[in-house]
Amino acid sequence: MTLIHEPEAGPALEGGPADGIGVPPAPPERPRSRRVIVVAAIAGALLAGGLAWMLEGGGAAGPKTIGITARYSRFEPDRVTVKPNSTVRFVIHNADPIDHEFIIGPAETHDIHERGEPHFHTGAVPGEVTVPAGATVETTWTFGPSGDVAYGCHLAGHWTYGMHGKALVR
Ligand SMILES: [Cu+2]
Repeated sequence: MTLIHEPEAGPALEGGPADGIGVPPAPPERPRSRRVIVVAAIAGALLAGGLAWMLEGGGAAGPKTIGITARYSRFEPDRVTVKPNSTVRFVIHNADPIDHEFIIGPAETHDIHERGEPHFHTGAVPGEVTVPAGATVETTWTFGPSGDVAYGCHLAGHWTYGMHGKALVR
């Protein structure tokens, strides 16, 4: 006897590899849209970083600078706002024909200077400078976490006349 059912190659191939032929490849839309999202996220991060840099007043440029002008024995402006714990570079220009000084600090500092000497400040003490007539000088001051800090000129009669201002820590 011989085998009755010899496997036939024909029908066995049906539904085999031929099924995959003619199926179109997956469309490339998904990968492309993901790339667009990534690019947008990077652009957004750069924009946010640049904005923060601008709001802080300049990254590597150092502390924030506030310009103050002494004119007619008054300070302009006489109100500035600073961030808590920030270091500020004050650039003071004296537009008057007489000398002034710029002293910033706590009440005790102003009491001492209002009472008397010295009335010449080289800038060796942060926050205390003499501003000769027509000159521009600078000094830096580091603020605490809170508490407004006064600045003023203690040359005879100047504070009383109104030559003082206040840095608001906000
Ligand atoms: Cu003065």
